[in-house]
Amino acid sequence: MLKSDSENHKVRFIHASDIHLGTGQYQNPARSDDFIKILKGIIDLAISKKVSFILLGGDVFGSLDLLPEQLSRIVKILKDFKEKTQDSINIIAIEGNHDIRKYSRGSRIIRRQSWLRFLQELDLLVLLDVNPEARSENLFQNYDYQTKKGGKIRIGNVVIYGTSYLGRRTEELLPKIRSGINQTDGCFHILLQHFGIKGQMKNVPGMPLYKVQPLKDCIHYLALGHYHLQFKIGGWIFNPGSGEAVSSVESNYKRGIFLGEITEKNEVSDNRLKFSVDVKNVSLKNRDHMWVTIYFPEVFQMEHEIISFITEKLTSKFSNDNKIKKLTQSQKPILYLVLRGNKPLFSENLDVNILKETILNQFPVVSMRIYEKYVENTRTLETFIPIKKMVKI
Ligand SMILES: [Mn+2]
Repeated sequence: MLKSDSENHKVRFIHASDIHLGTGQYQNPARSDDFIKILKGIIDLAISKKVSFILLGGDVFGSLDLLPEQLSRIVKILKDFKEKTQDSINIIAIEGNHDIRKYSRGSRIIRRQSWLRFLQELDLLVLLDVNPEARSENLFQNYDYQTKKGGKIRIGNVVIYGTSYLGRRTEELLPKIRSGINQTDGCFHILLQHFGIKGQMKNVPGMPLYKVQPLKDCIHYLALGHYHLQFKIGGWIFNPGSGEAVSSVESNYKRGIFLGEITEKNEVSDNRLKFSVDVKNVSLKNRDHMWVTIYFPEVFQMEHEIISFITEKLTSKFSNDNKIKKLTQSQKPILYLVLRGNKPLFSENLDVNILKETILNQFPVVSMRIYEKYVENTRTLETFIPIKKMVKI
């Protein structure tokens, strides 16, 4: 059922990607909850904004390894959503490279599988995929709820096409994808893909824009996933970025989800002019990341000297910040501690775990990482962390 505003023909949808469910589940349950909360946030927003469908651009799961408790919670969220909305809001997903990883716990997996397929088996989402060997006119089959197969689905006057991550074959298959798209149905066309556009992220491989450009005449909205950094190109290419920061490098990335609103003008016959899409970025509640740099003014000789120096510095930092003092578990930041200045005598033997344990026990911090960047190698970190984000104490 399409829930559109019949008077002005508006259809709303959510485009999210790279939720990476399951991340952090072995080391830190509080942190792994963050990723599930993102899924819940998307679901809640879909209900409150009365969208017609949700697009997930791949890497819904971070890997094939998933603990039962995590899976139960994910299934419960999706089941409750389905019940609450009387199955009126489709979740339409594709598999990203992380969803179809070839290794689990160090062993190679022979048969391709994914948690998304499992959720599809439970009728909790629609997973779009194609057989890349099919002829272009047969490439996108209508999604069949019985066989749970198909590469496109029509919701009102919107047709969503999608394939799972195509990896190295993407470039070769783009022309085939283009000719597989029906250009005469008078519908708004969305294509779900899991790849990045070259140049949007420094030193990360991606598809050159000119290879993607030919799709513009048949695709109104190219819904991407893969790069964890948000970008939009030319009013028709959209990548929301990851739901949460998956690594420390990503802590400064612009990310979120897109809330799209398609307007269909009835009196216009030209397919490109008939539709317009307004896309807003919605930020989700992300875990805070706190970068703290501590300078060692002298060459420490003993481990306990280091620990007491650091805890003293952190104590003044935390007690000066009234906000930090009263944090609940879900509000506690991830601490990135950068150690600079004079390299301690025994730094090779510094037991980082003891230091971490001490800090995690004493301060309202959910997890932490330590970067030892003493005088001789101070440059590398600054290349990805803007100086203003660094708190000097
Ligand atoms: Mn990803």
